[in-house]
Amino acid sequence: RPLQRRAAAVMAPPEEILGIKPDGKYNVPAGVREKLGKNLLLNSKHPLGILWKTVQEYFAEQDSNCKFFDTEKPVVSTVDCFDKLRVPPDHVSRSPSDTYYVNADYVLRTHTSAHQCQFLSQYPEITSFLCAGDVYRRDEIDASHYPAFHQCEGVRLFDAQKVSKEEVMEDLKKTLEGLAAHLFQLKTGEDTMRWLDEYFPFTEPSLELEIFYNEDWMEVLGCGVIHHDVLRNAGLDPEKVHGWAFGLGLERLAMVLFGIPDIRLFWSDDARFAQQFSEGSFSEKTKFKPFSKYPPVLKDISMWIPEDFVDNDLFEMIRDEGGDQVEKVDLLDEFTHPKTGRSSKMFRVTWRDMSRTLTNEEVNAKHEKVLERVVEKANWKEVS
Ligand code: FA5
Ligand code: MG
Repeated sequence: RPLQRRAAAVMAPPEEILGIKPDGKYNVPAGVREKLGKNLLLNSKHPLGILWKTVQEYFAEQDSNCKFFDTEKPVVSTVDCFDKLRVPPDHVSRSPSDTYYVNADYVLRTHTSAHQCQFLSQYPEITSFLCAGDVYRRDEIDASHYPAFHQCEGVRLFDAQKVSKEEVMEDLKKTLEGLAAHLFQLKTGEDTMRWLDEYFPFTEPSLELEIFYNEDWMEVLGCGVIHHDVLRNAGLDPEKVHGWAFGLGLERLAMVLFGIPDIRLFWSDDARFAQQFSEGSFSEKTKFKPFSKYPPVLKDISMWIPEDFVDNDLFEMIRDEGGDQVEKVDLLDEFTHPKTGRSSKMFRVTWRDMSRTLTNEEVNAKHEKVLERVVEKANWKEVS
């Protein structure tokens, strides 16, 4: 059974990931593991590196005490990633359907908030910092979602005796609107930006910011006033200090800034992408010139849904087989049988290569492998 052997090779855990030994909870596919250590943020000619440098410049100008971190390992403990941030033990965001586990106690960080308490307790004199890095999530697949992406965390503390919670919130909004204005030359309060109420267990109150891009609103960041329990978990006294925190998606901002239409391009080895950017791209207002789009090949998958099924399981198998040739997966149709109560779903997979035309034959071969794997993996028998 060559297929089974191949699947095993993909899923076999390595000896260790960044010093942490996998156990039975390991669920990192090879395609995601490959992204570890790419260090796109540290590449001063990559759109993400250019954006990260520009964000640092803005904050350095706002606040000369601001510290910058970008070399933390992306493998963190569940304590740092979730517990210290008040994410409940049974919350979906920390379940293996949403998070990549190295072992029962260590995950690929799902957000840069994993470093909030760490830096605040490691450097007691610190009053503001940014921390940027690669983060990992089992997520849907489309032009603005990818299982590996980058976030920038920002934290600023204030004297709780002198500055009210309302003033902290005001400073947060002003700072982030200022950042957006600096990046996009927007006037604040325009129709191109809007604030929405959000919920995060680690901030109270919480907000998110959306930016209007490509005819639609796109969420770019979450933020809020740091919860008192989180301050205590960082060894601080909420009677004395409080503050704000935000976490922004760097790809989303870079897409708007440089006119990059698809999040997969950030990982592209294609010289036609890389050559368009340089250290000066921010001041030169470089806009990405898409190289001609090659035609897509569409493949549908219909399946009866097993009880333990989550859509992310399917997305990951498709992504693992197709890599960056999978542009997106859409749910086309859902049907629940009126008598048996069983439900079926139809997904449409859009296959497209960024640098050549895919043939129907080669996509068929990969599509067949996806189907075999779906059937094999979970004993999902009725797949077509
Ligand atoms: C968080 O991750 C919070 N840690 C943010 C935060 C920090 C809130 C500090 C309060 C205080 P969220 O899951 O919404 O929140 O992600 C933040 C941003 O990451 C999103 O707004 C989006 O820009 C980006 N993002 C999320 N998922 C993806 C993805 N799959 N691909 C690309 N970008 C993503
Ligand atoms: Mg969000």
